[in-house]
Amino acid sequence: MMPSTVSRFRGALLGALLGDCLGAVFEGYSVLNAGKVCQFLERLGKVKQDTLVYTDDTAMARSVIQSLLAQKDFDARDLAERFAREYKKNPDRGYGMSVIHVFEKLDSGEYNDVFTPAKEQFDGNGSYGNGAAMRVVGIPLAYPCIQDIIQFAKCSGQLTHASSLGYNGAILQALAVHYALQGQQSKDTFLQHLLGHMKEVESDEKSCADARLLELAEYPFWSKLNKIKEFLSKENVSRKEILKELGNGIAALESVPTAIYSFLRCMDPVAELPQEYNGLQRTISFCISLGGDTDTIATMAGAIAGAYYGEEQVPPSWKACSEGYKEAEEWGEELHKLHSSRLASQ
Ligand code: R7I
Ligand code: MG
Ligand code: MG
Ligand code: MG
Repeated sequence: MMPSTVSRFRGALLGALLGDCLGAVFEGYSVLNAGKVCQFLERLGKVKQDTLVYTDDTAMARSVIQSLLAQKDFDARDLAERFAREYKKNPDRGYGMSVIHVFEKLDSGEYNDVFTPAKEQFDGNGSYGNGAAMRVVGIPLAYPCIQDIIQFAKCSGQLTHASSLGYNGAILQALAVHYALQGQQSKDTFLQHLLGHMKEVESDEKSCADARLLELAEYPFWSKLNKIKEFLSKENVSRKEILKELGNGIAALESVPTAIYSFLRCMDPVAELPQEYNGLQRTISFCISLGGDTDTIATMAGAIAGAYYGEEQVPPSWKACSEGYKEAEEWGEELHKLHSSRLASQ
């Protein structure tokens, strides 16, 4: 049965939350396998479990959502204030090492333009971390129109990530959630949409200059999407190849494509994972088993998978131990209303 639309919105937020909470347990592990991850996941339903806390990924995603719901539109200043306030209230959620300086500057009151602190990061180059992408899920849930999604994913990203390698990752992740919300489609159709948009997104002068500065291929995200296409056409792609070509790191370029690949690969059964797992369970456990930046890759893939499969695929035992799941459900419903009202007025 096709999930209803509201189920996809709640699914996206729950998938993102569970990816973060479950992934955080394994963040930074380099030697990890699917067996170990599944053993842990199996125990969740059986053994009484402390609540698994969410990390910076969800803390920031919540600020984006709360800002959108309160303002009924994207508001950069309001969002910047929420990021800084949330960090101050709860600084120990595992924030990136450098982004905390942006929050301190935003909080200092010395900056009139809320985008300036992010531009000062890394000697004026801006951060290419995955922090802009990890928190973006609220944007495609609030805006049905592609041009809005691109614009606001970019602006929300630029509050902390001034490098195009950071905010273009947020655009790609937002578009992936948007297309997942549309429901059943082939892997190829899904990828073609993303390829088409990213070529254009990455063609502007700044994106080309940033890629050159870091000695990357032209259109770096678009190039990774082509690698994903190649991987999907092969029978067997090893974990080693995935890590070599797509990565599991803290840079957006080494994690957003990995999340998208994981979602697409896990549409079909995966040999190392339990046969009874559904698509969403496969996606989250597969990402975690790749190691590295597990919370962030699993939160991004979880958002996409949740939007695609709906909340019916969210295992109750995984949800029950994740901090803040009730808000994810409520806000999914509210974002669905906002999205529908925009669609109706288009
Ligand atoms: O991107 P960001 O918010 O970090 C998100 C990650 C996720 O895994 C979360 O779960 C959390 O653990 O952190 O934070 P930033 O501090 O902007 O970037 C993260 C890291 O990427 C930095 O601390 C740097 O190590 C690296 N990095 C860079 N290194 C060199 N030059 C980002 N940009 C640069 C750069 O331009
Ligand atoms: Mg985190
Ligand atoms: Mg971390
Ligand atoms: Mg992380």
